[in-house]
Amino acid sequence: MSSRSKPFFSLREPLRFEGQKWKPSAKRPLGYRWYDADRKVLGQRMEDQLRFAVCYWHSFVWPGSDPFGGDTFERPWHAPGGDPMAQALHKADVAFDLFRLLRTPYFTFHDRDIAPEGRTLAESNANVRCVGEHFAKKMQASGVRLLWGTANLFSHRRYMAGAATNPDPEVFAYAAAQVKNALELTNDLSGANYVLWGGREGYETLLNTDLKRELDQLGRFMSLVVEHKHKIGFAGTILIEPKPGEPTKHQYDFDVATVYGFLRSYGLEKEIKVNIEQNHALLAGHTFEHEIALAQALGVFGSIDMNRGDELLGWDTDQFPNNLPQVALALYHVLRGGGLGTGGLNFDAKLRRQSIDPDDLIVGHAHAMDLCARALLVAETMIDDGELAKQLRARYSGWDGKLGRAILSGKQTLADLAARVDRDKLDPPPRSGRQEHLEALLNNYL
Ligand code: XUL
Ligand code: CO
Repeated sequence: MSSRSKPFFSLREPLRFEGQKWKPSAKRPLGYRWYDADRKVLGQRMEDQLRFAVCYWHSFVWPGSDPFGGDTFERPWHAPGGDPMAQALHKADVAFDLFRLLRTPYFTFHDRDIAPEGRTLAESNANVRCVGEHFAKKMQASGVRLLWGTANLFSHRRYMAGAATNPDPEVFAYAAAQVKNALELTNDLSGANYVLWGGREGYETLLNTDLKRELDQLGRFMSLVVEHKHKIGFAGTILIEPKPGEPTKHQYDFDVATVYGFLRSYGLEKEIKVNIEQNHALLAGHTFEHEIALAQALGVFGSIDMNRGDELLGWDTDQFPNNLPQVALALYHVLRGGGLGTGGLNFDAKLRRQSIDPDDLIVGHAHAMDLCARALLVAETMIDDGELAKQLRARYSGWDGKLGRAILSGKQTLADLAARVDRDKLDPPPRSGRQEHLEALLNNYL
């Protein structure tokens, strides 16, 4: 039998919600203990609240290599000497089989994940289109949707000094042509978003880098993408994915705050939002929920790349999430801010290099989905109970009073405030922040 005709996964039937009777089996998950797609959470189906997506790159493209060793996964569509387009279509069929088995409603991809690079850009674009048409049929038949598409502007050596921020405008033009194709395919597949991760938009040394020029180039690139989005009538959201380092030492899209400042400087803050990744937040020295809450406060929250970093390692380990309090707090902030909108929870997560069995892909995603579902229920309890929100409101209640409102409305000068302190002999007593009490409250919800 050829590798093409053999089913890749041993599981044949899609995972179902089994509830508390389900017990983790040593071999593979038999069902979901928490993920009940139709269960209503805060008025919406769990599936619609969580909007899970499987990413193409880690699950079907990365072969298990690391800086010290080669491929460990040996996927059949990577077999040496095979026809690259036939392998791409095989990979697509396996990918859609995984979406079916997991019942994930969305997927995500880079152009180079789905189709081989050709000899010219026209050939590469045609390859991407061809697999895109295969996707369209599979999406139609399965009901699986596209959370976002993106272009890989970082793997090929032409992009070693960046794409939009390259010192050579011809590389900028090449990247623009690649994004045009990926954005148009995303539009044709009714993608909910289009993502721009900085890739190699950053620098290694200022000795060879004109930082001001590069920022202006990046601003121009983003504006071109937004203009084209409107020209073709793409209804989705354009997202930038912040990351502080890796591959370059200093990435321009360092974190949410940096991206927001960048968007404001180029007049793009109403057009582009952010895709926040847990591991990237940690690398920037923030918590996951900090990045979410800040993006919401600034009006640019878009979507989430759900994964986890290792506390002991300073790089992007992209592990599947498994920390309940961390994910519950993140989802609490998502829900308090009004939910995911056009965004979703994209598992930008990869198996460990020794997890070489095909079914490990099912196990990794299924446990992550279950964990997120459980975290969503915790977040729901936190919101329904309302105690955290109540205590937060109480802490700031002075700002709803006469003095607070007068200050914020701009009616008070520095001199007015000084006179007020003098007149009323103000000497406000400090109040406890009650962090330990709030932490105990949080633990009670888990
Ligand atoms: C890189 C990363 C990317 C983006 C898409 O760290 O997260 O995979 O999510 O380009
Ligand atoms: Co990501």
